[in-house]
Order: sequence, then structure tokens, then C-alpha cells
Amino acid sequence: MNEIKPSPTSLTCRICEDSKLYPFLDLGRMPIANAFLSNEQISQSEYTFRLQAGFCDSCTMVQLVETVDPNMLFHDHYAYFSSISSFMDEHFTGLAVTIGKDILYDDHLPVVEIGTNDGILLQKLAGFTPNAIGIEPSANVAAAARKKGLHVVSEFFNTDLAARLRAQHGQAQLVVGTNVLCHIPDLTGVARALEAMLDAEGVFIFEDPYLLEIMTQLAYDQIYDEHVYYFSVTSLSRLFEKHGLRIFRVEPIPVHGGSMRVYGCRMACSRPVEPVVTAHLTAEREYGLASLETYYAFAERVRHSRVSLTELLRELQGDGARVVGYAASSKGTVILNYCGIGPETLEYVCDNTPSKHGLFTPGTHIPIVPIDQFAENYPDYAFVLAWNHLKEISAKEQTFREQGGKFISHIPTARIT
Ligand code: JHZ
Ligand code: SAH
Ligand code: ZN
Repeated sequence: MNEIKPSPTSLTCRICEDSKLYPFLDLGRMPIANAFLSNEQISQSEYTFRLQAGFCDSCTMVQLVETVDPNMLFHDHYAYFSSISSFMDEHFTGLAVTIGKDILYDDHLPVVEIGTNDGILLQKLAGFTPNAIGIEPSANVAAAARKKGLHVVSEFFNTDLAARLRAQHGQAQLVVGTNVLCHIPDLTGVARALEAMLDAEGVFIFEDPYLLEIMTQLAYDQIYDEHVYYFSVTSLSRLFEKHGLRIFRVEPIPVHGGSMRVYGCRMACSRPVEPVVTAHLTAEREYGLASLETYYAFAERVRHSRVSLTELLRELQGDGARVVGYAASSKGTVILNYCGIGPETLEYVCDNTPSKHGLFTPGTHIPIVPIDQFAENYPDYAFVLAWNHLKEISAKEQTFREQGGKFISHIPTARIT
């Protein structure tokens, strides 16, 4: 493993480098979102950093002020397995079919997936091309993907790896990455790597949480160590255009609480820019995504949201209700730490990822238990810490509902559903 560097604090934009970054939201000191703790670890001190989001008024990129070294986040044991959600599985089937039908054009040219995780998308892509390569630095999830017979390189994607891939396999007809681009601090390096490895008619596709959805839904829990950037079509277009690339299509997608699928290519590629791109640029300008005031107003709404959630939980506790957490998500770490919710409020957090069982939530030390424990003795309320999966979870937990159980969600404001 590479040497772990101290967290850099940046008050300059990571994209423009010389322009100022304006911090607008401070969520306080925060542990690593996916650093679930063992019984021994809860008595030891935890690594924390100051979780703040900032806005660059030059390129409009919203980003973390202080970042955590990726070697601390994505190494031998990464806690999140993409295959845990059946809804996401269907979503990736749809993406693979779109790629197979509309994007791929030459079986000899490789398809490269960045952030393959346990191979959920790569396996589907392998049904459309004989030449699919996955890039996945976290060893445990990469191993899960290899078990499916997939070709996975266990490294971080960067300019150096892109040059080696191009030398070994030739230029790519597609580079695709879901929920990974916003995780890579050196975005300029990614843009250069794309420019270097894409074929003249090659396409890149990225899916990431969409800034406009985060703002409108008040989804502040998308802000955590792994998400270094919060993209708009405006900020991404400016970044790519600096490096000879352009966006030709965007599609809002209803995953992870509101994401954007962005399609791009080299500047000289034959694909025309579709009207939907301009429509989004206009909508973003009209919402005020280029103005610092919009972000200050968002931060104010986040502070109100914390008050409404803690008041609701206090009220339920006062009534003697049993409340538990449902889904030990990364977002949960942000909500629980920012709102100061611990084991005195939530009896446990249940989750369907076996490797999280027996561990404790980062910073707040709530025990994580299998879903079976929830079903054995239903509580009165289940606070859904992966609100993006509320529909899927609610459908699975019909019996809980039938027996009078209720879910709590805090997005966009605290409510019982
Ligand atoms: P979920 C992760 O976010 C991290 P997280 C990462 N940074 C990112 O961007 C997205 O994924 C892609 C549990 N669960 O998907 C399983 C149930 O218990 O919102 C997981 O522990 N029952 C890469 O962690 C957690 O929720 C269920 O029925 O916020 C996943 O949360 C379902 C559907 C999930 O991702
Ligand atoms: N694509 C999957 C996984 C998202 S989780 C999905 O949408 O569900 C993000 C994944 O990206 C993790 O498995 C992490 O190890 C990986 N990752 C982080 N930085 C990366 C980089 N620089 N290059 C390639 N993968 C990276
Ligand atoms: Zn900038």
C-alpha cells in the first residue's frame, strides 16, 4: 500500500488551482464514513477530519475543503458492496443494455470500467463485449469481481494506469464509471487520462450524485469523505472542455437519491451536443448554482433540518417508543454524527451486508446487526439511514408495517412515513 499522506486542507479550488474556495457548510469533525468499528476499536481514538463543503466562484465546482487520503478509504477492506440492492441491479442492467445498443461500435477496442467494486456492472457489460476491463483499488471487492470471472486491475485509475492500459490494449471505445468520478481528488488527471486513452469516436459515461438534487432535496448527507466533488453539468462541462473533451448528453437518473448520467467524448468526435445539455445548463444558472448566496441559503436549511430531526426523535423517545436505525450507509455516518444521534436514541442499526454485522457505526458507536434481529422483535420506528432505498426497504418490510411499525425519513425534512 502507498504511504498515507496527511489530509490536505485546500482553500484554493482543486480544479482551477489559483482561485479561491468559499467554505459554505460546516458539518463538524467527522469520522471516515465507511470506517465501521470492531468491539476493540470503539475504545480507541478514531481518525476524524473537518467535513466542510466549499464553492469555487470561478469554475463553480462544489468540493470538500479538507480531503482524506484515498489510500485510507479504498484499500484492502472496503465496506460497501454494490450488489446489495436489487433496485441498483436493475439499474445497471438498464445501463449495460443502453451501452450495448447505443455506444459500443468495435469489439476489438476495450471497454474500461473505473470503480468496478464487486463487478455488478462489469459482469453485465461482459455480455456485450469480449474486451471488458475493470479498475478497482479495493482488494476485497475486486476479489469478489474476479470470482465472477472478470478481468480486474486492482489499482487506482490515474494518468499512469491509463497510459499502461492504452499501451497494452489500445484506445478505448468506452470508459465508464458509476459513483466513482466524484471520489477521485485529481480530476484534472482523470480528464487527461480520458483524453489520452479514448478512441477518436470513443465515449465516456459517468454517473454521480447531482448537485441540483442534493440542493433541492436537502440531501446534505451525500457530503462525506469519499465524495470529494458535487457535480453540476456546468462545472463538469468546464472541466472537460479545458482538456479537449465535451459532454454531448445528460440523463437525470433516480438512483442514490438523484444522480446524473453524463455522456462525453473528444471535442472532435462526430456526436452532436444534444439540446438536453443546454437545457440543464440553463436550469442550473436559473437555480443559482453559480452564486455563493445559493450555497449559504442551503447551509441554513441544513441547520434547520438537523433541528427538526433531533426534535422528532426526542419526542418519540419521550413517548417511550423503541427506535432503531435501518441501513448502515455512508450517509448514515454523516446524519448520526452531525445530528449527535447515538445508542441512547437508536437501539441498533440493522443492515443486510454480512461484513458490517458485529461492528459499530463510526463516531457514534451504535451496534450493527443483521436484518433478522429487526424481524425477531420489531421496534416502533425504523429511521432509514439510506433514504434513497426507502421504496425497496419499505417493500421488503411489509410485515413490519402491517404490525404497526413506521419508518422515519429525514429527507427533505424529518417525517414519519
Ligand atoms: P447506500 C455508498 O454509499 C458509498 P452508501 C459510495 N461512496 C457511494 O457513492 C454509493 O454507495 C454508491 C444497506 N441496505 O446504497 C446495505 C440494507 O440494509 O445508500 C448498505 O450497508 N437493506 C461508493 O453507503 C447500505 O444500506 C436494503 O434493502 O450511502 C447501502 O447504502 C438495502 C437496499 C440496503 O450507499
Ligand atoms: N461503481 C460501483 C461502486 C461505487 S463505490 C457502484 O456504482 O455501485 C466506489 C468504488 O470506486 C469503490 O469500490 C472504490 O474502491 C473505487 N475507487 C475509488 N477511487 C478509485 C480510483 N481512483 N480508480 C478506480 N476506482 C476507484
Ligand atoms: Zn474552480
